Amino acid sequence: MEKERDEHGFFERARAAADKILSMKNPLVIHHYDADGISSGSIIAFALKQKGIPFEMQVVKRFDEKTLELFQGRKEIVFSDIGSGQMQLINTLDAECVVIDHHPPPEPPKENVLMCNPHDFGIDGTSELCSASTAYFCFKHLEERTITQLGIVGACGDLQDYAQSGFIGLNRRMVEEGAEKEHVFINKDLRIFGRVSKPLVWFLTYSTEPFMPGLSGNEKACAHFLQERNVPIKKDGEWLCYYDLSAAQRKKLASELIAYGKENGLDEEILETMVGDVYLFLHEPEKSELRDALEFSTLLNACGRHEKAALGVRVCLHEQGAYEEAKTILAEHRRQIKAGLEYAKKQTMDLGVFYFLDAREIIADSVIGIVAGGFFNSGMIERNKPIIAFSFDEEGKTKISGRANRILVERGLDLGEVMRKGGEAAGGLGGGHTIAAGCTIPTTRDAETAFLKKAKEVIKVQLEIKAGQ
Ligand SMILES: [Mn+2]
Repeated sequence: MEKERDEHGFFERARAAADKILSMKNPLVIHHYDADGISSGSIIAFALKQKGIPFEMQVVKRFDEKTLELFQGRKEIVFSDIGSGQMQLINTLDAECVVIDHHPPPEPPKENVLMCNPHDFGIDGTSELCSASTAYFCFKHLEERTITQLGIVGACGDLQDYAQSGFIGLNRRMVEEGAEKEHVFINKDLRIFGRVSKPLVWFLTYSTEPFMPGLSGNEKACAHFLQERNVPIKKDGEWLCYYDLSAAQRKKLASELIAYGKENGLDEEILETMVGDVYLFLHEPEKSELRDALEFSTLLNACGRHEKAALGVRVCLHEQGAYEEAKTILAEHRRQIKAGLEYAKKQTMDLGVFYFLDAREIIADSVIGIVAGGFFNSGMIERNKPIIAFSFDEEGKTKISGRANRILVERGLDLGEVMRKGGEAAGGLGGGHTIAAGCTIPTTRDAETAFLKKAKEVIKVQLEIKAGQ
């Protein structure tokens, strides 16, 4: 990154963005559909609501020329977690715009567009700030607990704490400021989903990140695992959750699980991130997902993936009935992942340079990436090549997800390139990160064959060039 780090400049820009938003009369708030997009959009909505400013909200999955139709006749637009990558489109608008985003912008904004983006200040937008934590810095002067909470939830949703077992940089500053004001409680603990809301047996059974070989998806094995280690699962007829255990019991269980993971072939990189900082909101009801930042973000993620982003926003704003409704979406999301993993176990093929899972008509595109990643890390296959999975999207096109691990990336694998080139060869469009990427192609034999052939070719070159050096 060529820009020099300028935190002060970032804070000033953040405040200017907030001031501009709160001076608007009736803005349209556009936000992305993932947990970060929902959280950051909700921070903006919360601030507008608090000031009594009327506004409308709209979720956007993909931003292209067609999206511009949404903005017709709008005088004020706020973009959140989306837009900086499409600055060339936003620059065609006459409306007063604010963009809060952490993706690198291809071109600078025009004078009617105010952008608050960590990249412009030499701050890393993949590990140090997401859109929700950027929005936190915009609106933190309002001194509201909800703003801190949503900033942290969004950053967890974007997995910004994953590579290093806790937040760093300005994300870290956000949680520390929050802890000081008692908006959040920071604890070192096991980072498996379901710490507060799931009975212990299901907590283990539904652990897909990481996927514990022999335990995930197997209720009996999990109950047995806990009993063997003298972990109580019931008290006075009530199921116990992880947080019902004493600190000593939790510590013991965490180390037993890590030892088990090690014995069963989990990568060192996954084991390392199993314990780390977790963020708790003690003002939320006990045993509710809202009490734990990771669980809260998973709830939002499920809403977004199942076309219920607006419900996610209502959860963030603590609107009545929203949480209960979101829980049913989450249950369905988990059911789909579990069924998907079962299918992957039976149907994944080894095509030499990659694993291949054709799950069209079986696994929804909303969970195909999670299933591919979960199965890849399950310990049931050797992680010496990436996995590529097919599903159908809502238009019947073939949506492709690729997943790998850090070791393969270090050897030269770049799934973003695989998807870009494979997509091109098949008359589709693809891209993404080195470790996780995706692509959409037409559902025809020819396109399918062209994609698989190209993917094979590219992966071969990537992994061989480095190996030969
Ligand atoms: Mn984001």
